Amino acid sequence: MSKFTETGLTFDDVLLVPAYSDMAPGDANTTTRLSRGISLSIPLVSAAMDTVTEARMAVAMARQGGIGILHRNLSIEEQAQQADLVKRSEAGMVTNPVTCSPDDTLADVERLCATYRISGAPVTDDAGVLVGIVTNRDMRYESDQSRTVREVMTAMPLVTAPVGVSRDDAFSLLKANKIEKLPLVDGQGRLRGLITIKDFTKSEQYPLSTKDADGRLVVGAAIGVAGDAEQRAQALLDAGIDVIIVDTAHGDSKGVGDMIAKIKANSHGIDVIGGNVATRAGAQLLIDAGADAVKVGVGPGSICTTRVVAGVGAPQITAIHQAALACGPAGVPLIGDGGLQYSGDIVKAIAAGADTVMLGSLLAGCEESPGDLIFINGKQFKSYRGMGSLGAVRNRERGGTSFSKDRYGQDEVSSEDKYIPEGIEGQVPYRGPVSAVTYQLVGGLHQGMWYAGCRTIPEMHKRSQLMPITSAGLKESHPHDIQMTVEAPNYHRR
Ligand code: RVP
Repeated sequence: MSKFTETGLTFDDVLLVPAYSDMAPGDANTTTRLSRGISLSIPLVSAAMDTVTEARMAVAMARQGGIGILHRNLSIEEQAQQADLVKRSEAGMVTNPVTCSPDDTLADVERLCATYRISGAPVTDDAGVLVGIVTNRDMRYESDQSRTVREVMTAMPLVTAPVGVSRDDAFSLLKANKIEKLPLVDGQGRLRGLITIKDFTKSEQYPLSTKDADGRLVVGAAIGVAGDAEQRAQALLDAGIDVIIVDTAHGDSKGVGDMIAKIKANSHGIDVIGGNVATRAGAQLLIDAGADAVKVGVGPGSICTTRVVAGVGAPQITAIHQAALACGPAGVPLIGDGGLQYSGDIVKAIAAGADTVMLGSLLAGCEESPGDLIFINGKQFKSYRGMGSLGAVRNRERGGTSFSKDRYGQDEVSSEDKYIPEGIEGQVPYRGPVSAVTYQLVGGLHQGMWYAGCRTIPEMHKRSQLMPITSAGLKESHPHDIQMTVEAPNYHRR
């Protein structure tokens, strides 16, 4: 083995070579695979970071046709609850609806509705028999919050349908009776499900949504390798998670391979993804362990200092290309994780062999990311930090017990000054709703596929070519010799 490998290239080092095209940008089909079992309409994944993905971001990403991965800087219960929130947010049919009891107070119901962002709930007795429904309509004019549900609910008989009712029949019942919620009951009158009108309108509003077989939005979550990782995985599976990512900074390791194999053995067919790696051998290790997708990226993240602190990593385009040499023949999808700043970087990552990309900084400024807006000199920002930063590892205020430091292979330490951070904390400009951001990103991808003459992502893998460029080429690529006066929605200066 020679001491030096080939030169590593990253996004700014390459451009796609324009190629003959017999299509329009709109003809590009961005359908792709996140993992062996999950397909997405757009190749975008929101990062498992505490300033990027909790339930709200995951819902927004799935509605756009991508997916969100819930971060793990939360207690097991909190992370499982986030998964539950996504799974209940929108559904063809809720099989296990949120209910209340006739003895609950209106204050209890109010809290329930706020937590699950719902407008009311079926009321069941101790045996699970439907006795009524309480909705906004029943509560709106009630000023005494200590009154019980029994006093204000709309009691049986209600319009209900049997389990297994077709979507069309359910819609007809909702429409004919001018109601918003249709409880499904079995022969004994027990509540077995709920269909709401909101779910029909949402399907129309978000036709690309990533959904499971029951019509619920799809969501993933990160786990680690240390301590409670298996327990965490079990709680997430119980909450209905669709994919688990064994999320570490060094996936080319025994611990990650073993954990993937263990979780896969108990996941009942749920996909398990492993990462991160940056070489062909690393990708092969995860494939051999049974991973349903491989996540690639050691050090490209905008908030990451791994390459500086540890002196290790691989520029991301080369890392993706190398890992794809193992993933491609094995039929295992590849996620290019980190380092993307522009929509063109998505095109480059896909050309290099990625099936999807994971985004941190590009999404951290969205309305749906956790955290409040920060105002500085009249401009709006949101905070964004590495999961290996001091701030993320110190994050105990939300009751977290599993800290992200095992992501970086480090044990519990007695004090903060004994921790070796591999990330920093900062802020990114506020960018508005996820829908607007992904619209520009996916729009850029369509343009790129048009220039490359490729209609599909597999065609991009096969046919597109990347040309290494010089720093003069990069300078020429960006706007130059002009003072920018108006910001474009898809271009910012670094
Ligand atoms: P970016 O999109 O460039 O902001 O990168 C996001 C990625 O950076 C994450 O998905 C993760 O792989 C990586 N990351 C997260 N925290 C840290 C760190 O503290 N070093 N790195």
